Amino acid sequence: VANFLNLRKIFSGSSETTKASGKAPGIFPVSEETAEVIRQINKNDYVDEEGRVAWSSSREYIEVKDPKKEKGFNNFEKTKMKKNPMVLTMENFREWAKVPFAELDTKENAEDIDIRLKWFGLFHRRKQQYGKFMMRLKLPNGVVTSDQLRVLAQITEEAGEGGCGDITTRQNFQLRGITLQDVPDIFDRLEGCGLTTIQSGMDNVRNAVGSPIAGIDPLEIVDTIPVCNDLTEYVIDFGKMNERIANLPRKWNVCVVGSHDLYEHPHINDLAYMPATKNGEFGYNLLVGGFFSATKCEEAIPLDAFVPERHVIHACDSILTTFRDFGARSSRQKCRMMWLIKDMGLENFRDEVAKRMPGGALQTEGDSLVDESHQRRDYHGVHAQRQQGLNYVGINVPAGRIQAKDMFEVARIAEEYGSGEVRLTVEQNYIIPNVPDAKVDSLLAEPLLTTGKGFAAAFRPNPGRLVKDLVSCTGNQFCALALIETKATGKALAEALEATVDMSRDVRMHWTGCTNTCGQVQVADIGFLGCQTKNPDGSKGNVDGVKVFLGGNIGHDASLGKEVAKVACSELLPYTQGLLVEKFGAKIKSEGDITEE
Ligand code: SRM
Ligand code: SF4
Repeated sequence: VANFLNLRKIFSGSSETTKASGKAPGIFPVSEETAEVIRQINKNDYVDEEGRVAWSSSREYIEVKDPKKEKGFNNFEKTKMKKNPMVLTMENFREWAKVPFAELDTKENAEDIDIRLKWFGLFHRRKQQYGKFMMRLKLPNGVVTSDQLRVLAQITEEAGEGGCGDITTRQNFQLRGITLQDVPDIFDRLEGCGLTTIQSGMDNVRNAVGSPIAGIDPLEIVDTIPVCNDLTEYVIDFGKMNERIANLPRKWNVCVVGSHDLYEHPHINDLAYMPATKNGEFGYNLLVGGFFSATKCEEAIPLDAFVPERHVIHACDSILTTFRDFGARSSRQKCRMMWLIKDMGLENFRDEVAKRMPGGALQTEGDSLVDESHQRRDYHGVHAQRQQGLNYVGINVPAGRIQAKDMFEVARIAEEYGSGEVRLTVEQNYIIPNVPDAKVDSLLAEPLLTTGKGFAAAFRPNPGRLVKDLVSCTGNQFCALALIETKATGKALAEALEATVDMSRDVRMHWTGCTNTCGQVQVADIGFLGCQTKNPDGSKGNVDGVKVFLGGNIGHDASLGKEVAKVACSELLPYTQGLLVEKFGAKIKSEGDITEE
């Protein structure tokens, strides 16, 4: 850390909005004014005492490495030092596409294939789907159009066996079954429809999360879509890949809160923008440091900082570059930003961020615009929009799994009944906005939304109380880190419970296949974290099981759940029935009431 305390800024951060003409570049819609702010910010950098750009500004990282420091670096840092992922180009991808995968997959290329490609959103599923990749998008605020959805559906369909899609816990899409052979063509098609995958994995800024009902919510505080677009264009530098922040010490999550419901989970993001005012000006209070990991989970804490709207990107950049320049790169388990905040002390961290802001200062916290007494609204079903005569319809996708055929259908439905837009949610569901009153009934009668006949699953606007917010990470079907299968098991349990138990309230059940907790078990009413456990029949050997978490909460009473038990999967139905009765006011149905589907 000491080496970097002397870093000085070579350009001033005084990139207040400047007017310029012409269409703004980039992938997502941003104004020309914002584009200019982004250009100015991305020109800024820090240099060390000898005038070199800091090593963590990735291209230079290799040149300025300090052999003494390198010793303490974790293996991922060493891999990054050996070769900057950003030297890979479309040319490489085109060359690779011509070579059979088994030939390409040499020891020499293994780090490119398994690690560096993640900078381009490509995750090799070496163990589960050898030679095939999961492709993660960047989808600011979870907004996708019918046209884009059709391109994604087509790609998924062409992937053939093992091809499918998932809505993720960051309001995003992942597609599976992608081969390197198809990558150049896929990237061209994504670019053609205004989508990108870059900087979506490894030590990068992850998908910017916002309110899923932004711009249509009658109770909205602020429309988060433009803010998430601005932040994303800054992060990816108009689709070119932003070298300044593509070599962070670890992943980094950001969200912008737009409603009183806190749909965005601000407490579990590294940076959360909370709408506020100060001296009559609109802006955001900042929460920092929320994260989950295998060894530690922390809720975000207030930075005691207010940034006016025009400095949203400056604040993101100031925090990110502080993390980049000072964050630990040793034990991989201690590199998230909260570790740095604790290491530096919140006050020193804040001072360093302030120095990097325009004018070298941060204002103290403003007056929050978020009503803490507000009860979170359920977005499933039909809801009147702010715009008279229009509605948004929240629809459940069990555990977020979506097949090509279903994607085509969602695209058609959104176009036929709405405005051709779809919003994804962090509960792995989706919302169709802009449905006129007159079209609501026929939308609700669509087979995909009722019986699901002809599709992989029914996507219902009125799901049962347990299926509606069922969240599940990928699990061992595709993730090598998983200890158990999650999506199918989670769905089967929720359905079995709904058939046997009467619920008077919704219960949010989250599943995650390992301690990384991508399925966020700590914020669930009931969390199931995959593990191996003793065989309940007493015989030797372990069986698939879960650690059960209780006490998690979201919204204004956010709290992290704690582990209360370890249960074999085979015992989960009676165990969870008991929990629902004891803790959530459920009643076991009598024999005659038990339903079957
Ligand atoms: Fe995650 C690693 C899937 C959200 C914490 N996560 C992985 C990998 C990439 C591991 C791997 O290479 O196989 C998983 C890919 C599996 C696959 O084939 O899909 C994976 N994470 C996911 C997704 C798809 C789960 C889902 O089903 O929705 C989510 C993708 C979000 C996105 O669109 O970007 C996903 N991951 C999360 C979240 C939730 C969130 O962001 O709110 C967390 C916890 C919150 C956090 O990060 O603070 C999370 N994932 C991790 C971690 C632990 C991070 C840490 O600091 O230790 C890892 C492992 C790592 O990074 O070392 C990980
Ligand atoms: Fe894979 Fe573990 Fe994340 Fe599930 S929680 S997707 S098993 S890394």
